[in-house]
Amino acid sequence: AQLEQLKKLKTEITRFLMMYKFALDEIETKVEILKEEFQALHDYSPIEHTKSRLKSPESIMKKLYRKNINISLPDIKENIKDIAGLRITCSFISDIYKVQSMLENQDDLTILEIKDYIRSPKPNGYKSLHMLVEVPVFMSDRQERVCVEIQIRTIAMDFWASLEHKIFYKYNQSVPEQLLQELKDAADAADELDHKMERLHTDIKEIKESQVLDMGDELSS
Ligand code: 0O2
Repeated sequence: AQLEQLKKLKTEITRFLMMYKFALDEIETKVEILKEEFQALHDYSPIEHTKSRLKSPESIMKKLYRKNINISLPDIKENIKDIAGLRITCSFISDIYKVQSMLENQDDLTILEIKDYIRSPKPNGYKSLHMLVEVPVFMSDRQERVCVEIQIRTIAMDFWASLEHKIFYKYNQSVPEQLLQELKDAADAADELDHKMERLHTDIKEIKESQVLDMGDELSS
């Protein structure tokens, strides 16, 4: 009887994790469609690249322990919202909000929460736009709404966050004060670069538009 119970539990856990993988597959397809469509119509895409990840069982267990959550599948589903994660990297800050609104316009997605760490960065300098969305997943015998965390950031924000993440773990989460200050300075430098790139991007767009207008004038005269 115990073996039967263990087998049943294994099936339940496998189905549970698969559900997150399917949700992630769906969101990835949605984002890929947006990327290709935008590229085809505008000869440019606000999405540079995407990366998805499923939280490892070990990391889920750590979070359960840290947040004092019961080890049961319904409790995990209710409390751990980033089992499925998609990171979208954009070239420019304005692209981040374009992608946000394109996702908000998708009827089958429910937006549960938006955390804008760009307008309100974390004290360490972390910037990103986090969206918690729910997507319907259709399986052979049931339908479930599954949560996916989408992080949208620029290339510069991503560069900073990956280094900070490495340093944070290297120092076992207690980073020396001096290094924290340097990381904050690096975050400010990344932010300055993002704004400079955005200005250049706008200038280039304006030049292109005025060239098109000039060509129109020439053709009509
Ligand atoms: P990993 O390894 O990327 O999965 P919670 O998720 O409940 O612990 P909260 O405040 O609800 O906490 O989540 P929040 O602020 O939305 O951030 C969750 C994720 O954002 C993190 O996941 C990181 O990926 C990223 N993040 C948030 N703050 C920082 C930061 O200061 N530096 C870096 N590099 N990344 C950050 P995990 O599970 O912590 O890590």
